[in-house]
Amino acid sequence: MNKAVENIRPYDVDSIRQDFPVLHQQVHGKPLVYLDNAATSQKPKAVIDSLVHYYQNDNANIHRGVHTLSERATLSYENSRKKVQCFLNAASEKEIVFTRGATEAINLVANAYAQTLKANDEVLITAMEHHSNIVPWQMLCEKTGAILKVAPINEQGELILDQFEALISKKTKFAAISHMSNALGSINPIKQLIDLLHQHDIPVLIDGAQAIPHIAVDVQALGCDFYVFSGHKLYAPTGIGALYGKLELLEKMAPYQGGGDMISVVTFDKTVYSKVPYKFEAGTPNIAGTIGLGAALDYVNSIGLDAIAAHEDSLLVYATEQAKRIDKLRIIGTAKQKGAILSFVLDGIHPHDIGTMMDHQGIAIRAGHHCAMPVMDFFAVPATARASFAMYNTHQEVDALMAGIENLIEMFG
Ligand code: C6P
Repeated sequence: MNKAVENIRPYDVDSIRQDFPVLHQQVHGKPLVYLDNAATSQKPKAVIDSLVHYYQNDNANIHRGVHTLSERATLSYENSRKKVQCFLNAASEKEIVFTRGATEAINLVANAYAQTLKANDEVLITAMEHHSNIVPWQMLCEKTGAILKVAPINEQGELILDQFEALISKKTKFAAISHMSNALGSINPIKQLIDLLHQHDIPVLIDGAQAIPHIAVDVQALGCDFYVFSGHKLYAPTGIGALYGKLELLEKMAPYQGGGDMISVVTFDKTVYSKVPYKFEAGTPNIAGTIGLGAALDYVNSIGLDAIAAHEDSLLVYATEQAKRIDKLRIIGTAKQKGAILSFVLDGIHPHDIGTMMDHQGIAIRAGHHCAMPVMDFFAVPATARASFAMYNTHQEVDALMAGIENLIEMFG
């Protein structure tokens, strides 16, 4: 038995809830029911404490100082890189680049591929992508004359695999696919897609922003070229995330930004860049956030991602059953493979009103287009209401959500 498994504590949602201070408050006089985890998850005390500890004891810049505080800060920062490496099962810590989040990681890769693409080359994405995995590729296409191809989805919100395959050709030079859709919850068969793309020598980036808190990821087993995620959906602070990239690809890629810490020699004639991953981490990074990310990974490992996923699946199954009993409710996204997201619309009530009225009942959900406007267009809705679950949510909270929805329907007639 490995050490991480030995340290796993029995799954006990009440005790997990005790670790999250923010959950224990009232909103509009009602106990907070936080179901907006796909937007950002709450932070356990262990993560909050790691930030306080860093600022109270070790605050210093990294990789530069020779003094003790700088050495300590550098050690903690680089330890977090090792933790991310282990979490993703990357072959080397050099394959982990810290970024502000998934968005910056995708932009970094898109920027690097700008040098390799030419007019009429094609970049393949899917119709369920978040704007962060659309717009950077559109910008790349504008810059290079390449063409963006979009693989369609069906009425359940599943990728249509044969149509995805039909879009692959000699012109396809890159693919970018979400592991799990934020607007629908659909989980893509990414191993199958990666294998397919690799048969055609097409590099592929997986947007793991939604999948990372719910699905154990092994980048070596998947074989993906790039995998990106944001820490803040994984119980870590905002402003920190990571790009995994295969070493040989990262080594070939040009830096994204220039500045301090990404160089080995600078003269006015020429700059020699630092090695991977430092060549992609220009300027003073989010040191505290990185340390907080390491603490979040320790915390998640102490509960166990498989146990977390099983708990969240049972919440999703329960919520889906309950939602189906409500006549005026339509679930948007009914894929067979789905993560802990319930997107829905109610007859005659705008999703924004649903969000506001639910807040008055202490229930935090997201309402809007979820930065996935093409998904909204596909389902011909202006927006959806979205409840999304995390490790600390309970079946009673699902009941509260459903009671809240019933109240709304009654109020609006
Ligand atoms: N989705 C949501 O409420 P950033 O903003 O960089 O941390 O993550 C961007 C991003 C990329 N891909 C997917 C699939 C995402 O869901 C997100 C963030 C949030 O759904 C905020 S819009």
